[in-house]
Amino acid sequence: MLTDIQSLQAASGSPLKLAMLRVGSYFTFAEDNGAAIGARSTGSPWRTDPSAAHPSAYSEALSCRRSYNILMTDGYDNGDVAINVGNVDGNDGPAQALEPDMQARHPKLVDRYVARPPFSDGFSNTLADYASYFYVRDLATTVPNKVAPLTGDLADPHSWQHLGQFTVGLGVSGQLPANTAAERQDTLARLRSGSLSWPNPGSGGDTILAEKIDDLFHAAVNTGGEFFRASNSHELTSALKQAIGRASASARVDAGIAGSGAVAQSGLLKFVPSYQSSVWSGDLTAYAMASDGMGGWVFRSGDQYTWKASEVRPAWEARTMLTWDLAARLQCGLTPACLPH
Ligand SMILES: [Ca+2]
Ligand SMILES: [Ca+2]
Repeated sequence: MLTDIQSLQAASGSPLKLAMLRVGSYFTFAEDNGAAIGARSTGSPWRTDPSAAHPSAYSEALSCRRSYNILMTDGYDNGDVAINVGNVDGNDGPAQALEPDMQARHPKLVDRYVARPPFSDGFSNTLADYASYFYVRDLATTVPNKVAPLTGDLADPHSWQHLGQFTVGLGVSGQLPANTAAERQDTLARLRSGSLSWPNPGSGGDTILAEKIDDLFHAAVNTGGEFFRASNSHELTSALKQAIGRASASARVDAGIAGSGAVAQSGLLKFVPSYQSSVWSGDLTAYAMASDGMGGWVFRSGDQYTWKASEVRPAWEARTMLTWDLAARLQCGLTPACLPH
């Protein structure tokens, strides 16, 4: 990847909106998504094989896959595009379907983007609006909405297929304090309370405005991503590590419940495996199920699980852990004597 990046030829200008449209178009896919900007008709980043033609070589749709774009720039957005999206973050988004099992297990799941601080503003066709365009709509309408919602600082309470933005400003600052994590947190709190507002980034053009960097920050805030400012290679490395780390850590759960073969139902319990790649740790959770009266099953008690393996298994030193003795072709205890040398 680094070789590919280094082979790119720099050209004048920083057409960030065009770049965002191209990336968003790549993620927009469905047979019936024709009205969406740049909708694709072959291949899909939401499938196990993104290059597979559709629908003839149908590879499995990964309904829980979380997608991010990392947008780096050393300059100020100065390229307008012919497509106007309007004030996307200033208006509520379209309602999206909620999958019953997702809704049962995530009570705070929200079925649409709601225009409010710190996301909304009164300006149209800003970088944040283009980012929001690929956030508020379901980018894969034929794929069930099973992206796990995120809460906390990375608030992203939506389950439809959408695109998050990690944006990196190289040596450039906006008007709003956002150079450090603490500054960004404080600024977000003030935006949320209404004591601060997003400034007007203006149109594309070649005007250099600090407000355009605020817009870069705004694009990340609107999409459950993160903005970083990097003034040297060390800070850039740190920003990229944080972005990739956050993206992979947030893509952590619900692989099993997403409808692949990882879910096994037995009697009235549904077992859901999960795995958090950032800490190499997994769990197994059991949910009580009840008949929905129509031949299907529903969760019996909302988000409450019946048991969780991490809470009922004994401490690690009290567990029976076995491995395989290759020479003896027998199981043996997980001790140094048994491990291969
Ligand atoms: Ca706006
Ligand atoms: Ca969908």
